[in-house]
Amino acid sequence: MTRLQFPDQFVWGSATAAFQIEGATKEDGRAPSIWDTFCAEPGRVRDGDTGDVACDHYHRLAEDLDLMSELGLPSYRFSVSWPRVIPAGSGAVNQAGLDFYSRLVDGLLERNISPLVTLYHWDLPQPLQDAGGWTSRETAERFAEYAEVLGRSLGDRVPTFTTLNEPWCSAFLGYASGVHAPGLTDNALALTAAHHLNLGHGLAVQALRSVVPARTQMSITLNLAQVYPATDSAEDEWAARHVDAISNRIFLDPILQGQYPAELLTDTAHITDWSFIADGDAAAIHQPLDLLGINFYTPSSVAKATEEIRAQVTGRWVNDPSQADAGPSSYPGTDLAFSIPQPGPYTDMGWPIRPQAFTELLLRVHKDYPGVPLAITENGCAYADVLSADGAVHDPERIDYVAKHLAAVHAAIEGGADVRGYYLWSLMDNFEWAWGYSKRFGMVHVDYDTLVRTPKDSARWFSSVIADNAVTV
Ligand code: PNW
Repeated sequence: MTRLQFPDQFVWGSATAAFQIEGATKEDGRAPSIWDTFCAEPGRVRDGDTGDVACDHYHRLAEDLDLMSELGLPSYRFSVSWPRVIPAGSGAVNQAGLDFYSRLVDGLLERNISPLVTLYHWDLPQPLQDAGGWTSRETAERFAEYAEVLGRSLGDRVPTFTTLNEPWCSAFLGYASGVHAPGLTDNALALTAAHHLNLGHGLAVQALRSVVPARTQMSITLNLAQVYPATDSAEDEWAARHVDAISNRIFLDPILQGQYPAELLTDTAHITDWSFIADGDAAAIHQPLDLLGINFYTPSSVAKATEEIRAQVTGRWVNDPSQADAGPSSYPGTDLAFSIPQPGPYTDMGWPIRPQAFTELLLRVHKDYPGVPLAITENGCAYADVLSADGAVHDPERIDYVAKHLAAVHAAIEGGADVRGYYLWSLMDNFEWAWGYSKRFGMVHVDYDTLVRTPKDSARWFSSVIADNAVTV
């Protein structure tokens, strides 16, 4: 057994998102988001699950704050529901919505828990989708207005704001593979959305800066893909570079370095001419950042889309071993590469467990984008956890997964990566998007009939990791 000690100022926490836990979707002036609409469309979400009740966090705020306190969390990452705060997406502010987040922030501070606030975790107000969603430039401008409202209301008490959570998912799962809201399948639209998400980030940082104290930290959270070629052929090496450009550098380069990679523009020229980029956008997107949030779950394996492999195309991105015999599927956003099923072991999502890839990803970001401190804003795993007769939830697989990934973060820090914190996804079981409530990512079990919360063994274990500022593997 090896005890791995983390740096003194390392920040530990856990993360959630508004739509996944709050419920109360029709209360106190909240209006529908694209996820409410998506849930109502038959066949989109497993078992027809919706966010209407979720974990009922909206009504159980005090209980959940006490739970975080009991677990000894030094920090909590949550997201604000845009349609709760500005129900129409622009214009009138709903004070009741703002008050909820104000109470949440105060409740955290009273318990010495530092808030990390994400402005957008996918619940776009439906009226903005009706006007084009992220394919429309105006959505980026509306996002900046919303950011300013939150900056004015919470900026005195929130040390760090994150603009977007995983814009890759918003753009490519929402507009290319269609497995997330709004459920569209058009690569050109996805690339347009990616640009407007980048622009929204840049405009939001500027809007926040104009109203929050100078000490406030600005960040964005990206789910970076650690991409490996399926074979060592030149074709697959090319595919890995292409997928890296279309899923990582499409965000990292403009945000941290001020321009899109040339190969991204040329390799997608048959999909779009990128004419949605306006003069001044590059400068607007390239805002100084204090922290880069990274979410990591599993790496990707890709192959070049040759005629041979095309013959086996399912047309849909599959990363689920039970569907592996469906063959490779197109990588979201491109027709030039395919996602290739990988060997196990897998979590309950069917995602391969590869902690080494996490270390490699962090070291790559450190090398290619030096100077920006990093935080792991999500990492975790789903397992089919059950309440056992003794009243506990035994989840040794989660402890094993998280311990190995913490060791991977530790190795990256030893290798020079400036990683400042780690947020476990998730505080509690919740609405896992297209999978509904069928996938449990929580360190706290939620009984969806009674809404009773039961800390799993992993929660007790994570508390001790936090208390020791160390993990033993
Ligand atoms: C992230 N993919 O979503 C989100 O930030 C969370 O809200 C979510 O619950 C968590 O990871 C677990 O899924 C992702 O298919 C969803 O590559 C899908 C993918 C990546 C991230």
